[in-house]
Amino acid sequence: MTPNAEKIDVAQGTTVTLNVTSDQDDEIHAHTAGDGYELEVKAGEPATGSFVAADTGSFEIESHHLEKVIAILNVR
Ligand SMILES: [Cu+2]
Repeated sequence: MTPNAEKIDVAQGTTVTLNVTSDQDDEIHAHTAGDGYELEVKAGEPATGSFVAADTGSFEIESHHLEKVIAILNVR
């Protein structure tokens, strides 16, 4: 998995875009405030989605299928 728990700094209000390819069906979840943002990924098909980093703090973006943290978004 790449990246693997990489820390990424972004300014509050930034639009964050996820470009994901996977060899298995997955659900990518940005654990931002509230329900966060979820991106459905089909095996072998590139998936793209974006959300606004509206709140400051540290948020995990994880793969629900692998149960691993892909990136940690530090919004300030
Ligand atoms: Cu999650």
